[in-house]
Amino acid sequence: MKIVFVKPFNDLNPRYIPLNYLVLGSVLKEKGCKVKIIDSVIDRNWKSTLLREGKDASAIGVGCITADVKYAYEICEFSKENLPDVPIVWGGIHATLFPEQVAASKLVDYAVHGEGEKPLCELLDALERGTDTTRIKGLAFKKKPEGVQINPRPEFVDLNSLPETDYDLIDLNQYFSGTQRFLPYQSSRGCPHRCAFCVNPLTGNSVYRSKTAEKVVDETKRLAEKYKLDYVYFIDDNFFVDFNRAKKFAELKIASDAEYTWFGECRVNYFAPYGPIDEKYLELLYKSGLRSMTLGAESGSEKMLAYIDKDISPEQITNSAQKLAKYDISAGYSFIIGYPNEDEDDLMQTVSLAKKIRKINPHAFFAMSILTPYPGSKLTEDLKKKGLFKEPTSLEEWASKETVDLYTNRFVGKPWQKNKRLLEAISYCTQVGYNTYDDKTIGNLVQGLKVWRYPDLFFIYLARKRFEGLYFDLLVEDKLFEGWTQTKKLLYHRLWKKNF
Ligand code: B12
Ligand code: SF4
Repeated sequence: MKIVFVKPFNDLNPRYIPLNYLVLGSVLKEKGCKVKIIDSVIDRNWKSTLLREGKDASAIGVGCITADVKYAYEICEFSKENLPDVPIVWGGIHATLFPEQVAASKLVDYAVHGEGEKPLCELLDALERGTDTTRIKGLAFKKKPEGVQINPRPEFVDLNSLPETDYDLIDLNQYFSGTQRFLPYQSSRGCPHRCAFCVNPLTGNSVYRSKTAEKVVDETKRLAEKYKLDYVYFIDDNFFVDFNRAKKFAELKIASDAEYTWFGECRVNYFAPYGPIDEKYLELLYKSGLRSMTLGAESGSEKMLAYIDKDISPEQITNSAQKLAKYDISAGYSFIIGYPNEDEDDLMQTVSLAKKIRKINPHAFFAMSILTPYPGSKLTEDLKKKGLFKEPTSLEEWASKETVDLYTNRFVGKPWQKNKRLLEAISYCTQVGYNTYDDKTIGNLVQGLKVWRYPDLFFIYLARKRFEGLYFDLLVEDKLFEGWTQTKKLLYHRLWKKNF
């Protein structure tokens, strides 16, 4: 039994570690299956690797988010043309949202919706034995003579019974770059909140499931020692849903003498006086190595926060910044701009709130992303109802360049935007000025005389000046910055034969 996973290219963050394949691959490996992971971003000869590795595989697996469907589709096209007898199984968040469309595609044999562990193990087993695949839970496939059968999902996986994720399934040296070594690690799944732009409330992922604090400390300590990590990046939707587990994790981590630091995602309303994260709790977290928290701020306008069901207030956002400023924990805030019915006053409230946060906490970093209507969310359904957004209706349509651009390109206007150029300018200034590098990294770049990074510093300086002075007119640097980024990628490719 053998599976070959292929990671598609993506425009936004090409060199991330494919944790989905590592988690699934570790489960399959435990069952005696041979696992090969090909990262088309890293392996420039991925097509020949796929031909070589795929010819004796039981299946080829692809998984991706909506923005990357085009690239996953291209992998399937190549595979179907050259390895027509090897079934293709497609999973991940896009297949979870649209199992029918994915399974209906001529390029896909099976779609898996929801968690992949159980369906994939059963499918490979059935393919190996030549037994019936049509009753496997979590699977969608073409039904003869026409149509698609979507089987209900199995029970959630017990995260505590999963084998340790085997990061040696990929060559980690290809992913460790820059000055810090880190690994993504998942300690829980799901989030019980109801944000209208998020897919969790609609994909069944509102149910929170977690590994025990003991297991998390045990596994991350081993990882940190084995790979000499500087930090562990907890990619959980929301690490702090179970406050007691998070507290216990911090206590056990301190007792274990593990030296790595860690980053996690939280919500601003969890900070006292509204929630349980008080001074004592924060001190414990800091002592345990917490050095960065990402927090969804989304907007500085009460009206917009109510519209997206965020269940937080601007005061809670500044309160969290104040609390974190007392510790050396950097706070990363994500904002969304360009909501339907957001007027200039709402937008400027968001800008002033971000400026206020920086004043309170000079190490805070933030970015303002222009709203993209992610499928399945309440907000997208609302736009569809109002006739402001028409969603693709087949995998082939999702795989078009226009769709990729819609989800990845800041310069693509949406019908509900009132002042497209202002949104672009604000988004550019925050992404470049306050999100590309944090202040400490900027310091290192200046001291390290990394001359080829100097243009970056120039762009950062200009972007910050604009944001601080609220001068968003006559912006030309955004196009120049795009050009410089492309040049950097090209140089990197030519000089080091690597993708940037
Ligand atoms: C970590 C993370 C990131 C990281 C890492 C990048 C990455 N692509 O993984 C960073 C910060 C870079 C990131 C960036 C972005 N992200 Co993100 N991210 C996540 C997060 C929190 C965890 C992903 C993860 O590693 N999970 C761990 C693995 C084990 O779980 P999994 O991927 O869900 O896989 C399971 C199943 O889906 C399935 N499965 C997965 N692949 C396959 C393949 C096969 C063959 C099979 C059978 C099954 C299968 O089995 C797995 C195990 O059960 C998810 C939220 C979430 N809960 O998944 C959002 C999420 C994936 N991100 C999202 C978004 C929107 C983005 C951005 C576009 C945001 C932005 N505007 O910049 C960018 C895109 C960058 C890019 N192109 O990759 C959305 C995607 C929505 C959508 N419809 O596509 C999500 C779902 C968040 C949300 N709740 O809305 N992200
Ligand atoms: S808090 Fe985060 S993960 Fe939870 S529903 Fe809101 S956006 Fe989604």
